[in-house]
Amino acid sequence: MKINITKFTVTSIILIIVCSISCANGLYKSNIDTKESLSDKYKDLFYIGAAINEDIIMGRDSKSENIVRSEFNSITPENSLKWMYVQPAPNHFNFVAGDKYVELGVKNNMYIVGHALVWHNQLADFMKRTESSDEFINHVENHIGTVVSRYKGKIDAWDVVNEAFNEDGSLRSSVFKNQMGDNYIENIFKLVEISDPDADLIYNDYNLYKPAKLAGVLEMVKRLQSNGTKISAIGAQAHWRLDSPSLKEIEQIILNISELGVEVMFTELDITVLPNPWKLVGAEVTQNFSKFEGDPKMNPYENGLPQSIEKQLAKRYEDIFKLFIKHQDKISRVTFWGVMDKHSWLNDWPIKGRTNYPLLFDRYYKPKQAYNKLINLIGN
Ligand code: 9MR
Repeated sequence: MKINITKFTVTSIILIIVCSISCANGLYKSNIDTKESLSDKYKDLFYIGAAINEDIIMGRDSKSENIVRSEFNSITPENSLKWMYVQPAPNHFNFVAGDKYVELGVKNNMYIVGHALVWHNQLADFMKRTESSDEFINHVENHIGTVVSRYKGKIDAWDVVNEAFNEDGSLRSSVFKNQMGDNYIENIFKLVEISDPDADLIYNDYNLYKPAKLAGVLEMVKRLQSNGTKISAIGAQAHWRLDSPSLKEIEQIILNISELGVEVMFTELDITVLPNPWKLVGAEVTQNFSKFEGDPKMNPYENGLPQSIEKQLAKRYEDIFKLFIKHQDKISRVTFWGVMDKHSWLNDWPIKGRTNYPLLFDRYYKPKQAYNKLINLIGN
């Protein structure tokens, strides 16, 4: 009896060791019939990226990190390079996470994106309180000069300005517009170019399938081009739904952007499968959704995603990627906004505490049907 227990213990220890080694070597794909990764498959078409959170960057989530290193050849920091974390107080810079992030990308030879230099959200409070325009502009110059120069030659592309337009295509009223004037986008792009002339410079925004909004962005691109200001790409964020936008609308984004001679990047792709409270109450986005928190009707898949929806999601991803493949000459990068479902921002937006399934890897780090579809779209 004693011998049996010892044998059992030794066998268990060996099994645990073998399993940990396998997991670290990409066997999270044991349910998949290919050893080739997504980025291998798409390497001749466009970069395949993922936004990575601070746990991955700081080495606290090795399972996700393993997926990132195997499956993706581009990374974006989900939050770690945003102003409020990098320069929380005047001239107090914190590069702990930023340096780790860049190190991960350099080590793995990835296309490293910096996100985002200028955004009205997640901005340091002192910038919102700065009263004089001159002082505000000094802070902007200092921020861009310090951050961009630090990672010069390592960060390949910057989301220079993020979400500066309203849905009707007009310029959003923000602290940057108010302090720096209507030409602020152009001036900021120029500043970034001075600090790193070789970096790709991106304007990034959501809802670009809406013609009026896209038109506003395209006008801005033309203005920059007409006075010789460098702009390399438009980032279309791609926080989409199972049924919207249509493939036609997505194709229009690609065609209209590439017509101006700039690259198309899909920078924040994810697809929510959950009910949309807007449907219940019209299109007013300023209302408070906290009343839906804990409402089971708004969180129908808490205990698992039904096969029918999983299939729908896979088909939606497949259709979108068929379109991307068709336009591979115009698209230079497709980045998913996260690695696995459990850590997606869509579990908490627009209603907190839901269970969403928007990405390619499930809550147990396993590739989903959608992943298989995308792998199988490219021949061997
Ligand atoms: O995914 C990010 C989430 O963790 C933050 O709480 C949120 C704060 O606004 O920002 C999210 O990322 C956003 C990105 O930086 C810009 N485009 C929209 C993304 C989703 O909100």
